[in-house]
Amino acid sequence: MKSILFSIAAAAILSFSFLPATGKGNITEKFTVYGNCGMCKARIEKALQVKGVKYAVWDKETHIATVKFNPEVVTLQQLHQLVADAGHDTDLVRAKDEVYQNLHSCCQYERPVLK
Ligand SMILES: [Cu+2]
Repeated sequence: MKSILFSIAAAAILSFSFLPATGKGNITEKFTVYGNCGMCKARIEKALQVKGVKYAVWDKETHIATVKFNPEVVTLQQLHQLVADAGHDTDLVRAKDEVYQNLHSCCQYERPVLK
């Protein structure tokens, strides 16, 4: 009997440890952000430093932004918008042409074709 109780307890502990480690309601999303260089990286990551975002990293090789955030504080759509407002197209939101044109010349990435 004792051993059965023990295995139930062990199973309970194990299943807890298999819960996704999201912290306090944080989720991690990845999406494409168009950009070129280290300046773009700094700009994109700075744009994503808002309330509700735990961390934001943009990879200049893959153009993938990885953002850990609390969806109850900020939505994924808002994150896309923040990046677009900074001049960088995402796979969801296109930056305004005038903002794009004001980017440093080395940052004027090749824009994705309009759908
Ligand atoms: Cu750049």
